[in-house]
Amino acid sequence: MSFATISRRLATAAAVACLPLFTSGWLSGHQSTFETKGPVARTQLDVFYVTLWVTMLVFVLVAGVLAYATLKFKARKDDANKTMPPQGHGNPFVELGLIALSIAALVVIAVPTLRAIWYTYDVPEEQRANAYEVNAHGLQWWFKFEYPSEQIDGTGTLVNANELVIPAGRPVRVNLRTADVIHSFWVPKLAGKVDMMPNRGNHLWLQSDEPGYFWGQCAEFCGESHSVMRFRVVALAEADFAKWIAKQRQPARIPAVAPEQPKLVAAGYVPLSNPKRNSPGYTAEFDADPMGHWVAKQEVDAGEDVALALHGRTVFKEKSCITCHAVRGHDGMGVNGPDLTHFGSRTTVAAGLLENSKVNLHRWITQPNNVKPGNKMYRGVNGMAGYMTADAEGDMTVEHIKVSDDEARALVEYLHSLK
Ligand code: HEC
Ligand SMILES: [Cu+2]
Repeated sequence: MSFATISRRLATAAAVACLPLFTSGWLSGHQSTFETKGPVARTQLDVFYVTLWVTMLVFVLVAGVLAYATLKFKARKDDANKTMPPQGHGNPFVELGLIALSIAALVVIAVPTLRAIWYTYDVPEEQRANAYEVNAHGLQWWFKFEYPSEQIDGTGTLVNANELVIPAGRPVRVNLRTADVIHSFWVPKLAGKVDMMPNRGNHLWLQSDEPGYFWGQCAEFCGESHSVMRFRVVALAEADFAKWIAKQRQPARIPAVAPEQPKLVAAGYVPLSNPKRNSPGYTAEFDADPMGHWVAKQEVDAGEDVALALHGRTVFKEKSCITCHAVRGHDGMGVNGPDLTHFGSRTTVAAGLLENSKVNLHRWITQPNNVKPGNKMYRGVNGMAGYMTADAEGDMTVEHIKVSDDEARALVEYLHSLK
């Protein structure tokens, strides 16, 4: 097979191999940076494309010249005279031309890059008055979101976990903080990535063109569960956002005991007895319409078992969940875990890892370490005992919290009643 044939076949194979990239949806998906939904991500994508096209042009030119020279000047079998051809010593026009072209290529890349750096650094001056401000804290391995403009008498700043709800069509300034190691804040369709560094006040801004539901995650290796340290951004129309804030300001809901519900009834689901660690986190229906699911989650569940939920509130206290979790207005005031005051209205469990369904929540409460290896609810955090505590050798062997199936059902009903 001749060299030319091999080259041709290789080129064809490469082209065919790249085809699925553009047709199969590899470039789309929840965390695609190619489907931008806001001005910051769009600016970042533009820089990527400018760089891509310039470097592509350079590649095609260089590879073309190389291929041409290789084919044209290679030694041939029947060459009578196999001596070296005369060697050139450089042509000043070619050399100056190449230097000028390189500089031109760099300028073409540098100008939009610098403009993008300035633009994405902070909310543009003229929009600053309209910007909404939130604080995002990274913790191993979940996110805490604070709304500094929402102060609640007696408890301070409004907080939420793992779901950042923002007004759509408005710039949002996100102050980035960390409670432990370095994390990085990334919402591929809106903006990113900027590190959350200890003792350093970083920030970024983002804006969603329209109401929508977006996937985000930590983008800086931060320990064993880094890859499953995720979160969501939910952008709402201004009026819906105001409604959401008003509801979040309320203390935790207490379901009213209906007279026809006097005793505990087993909640209507079958827990997974021994789930695989990589069991699917959410259903195809959720995947197809996450925003619809989010909206549905804001309402009280049909068929809520009030008695079971109220019993769950007692279990939540007895099992010492309250030492790490705040449920504002109920007993929990802990700060080492996510705030659960309105947990029932969130779409995910364990920092964006699982859909917030009864089965998944049951699984998380009974076997957190199966879902998320090494998580701090299992291991304990800041001196608070978790499900396990360490023995004298430092091994995780001392069982501290054990939740039976029935207790878990009550906890699930309680947590889902927190709308
Ligand atoms: C030692 C502190 C601690 C204790 C005790 C504890 N948790 Fe947690 N909990 C955490 C931490 C930390 C997380 C975040 C884990 C992660 O996502 O990495 C968490 C996460 C959760 C979540 C998911 C929140 C979300 O938005 O993703 C729920 C629900 C929850 N805990 C319920 C409980 C219940 C019920 C109990 C009692 C049986 C309990 N926790 C006991 C620390 C604790
Ligand atoms: Cu992280």
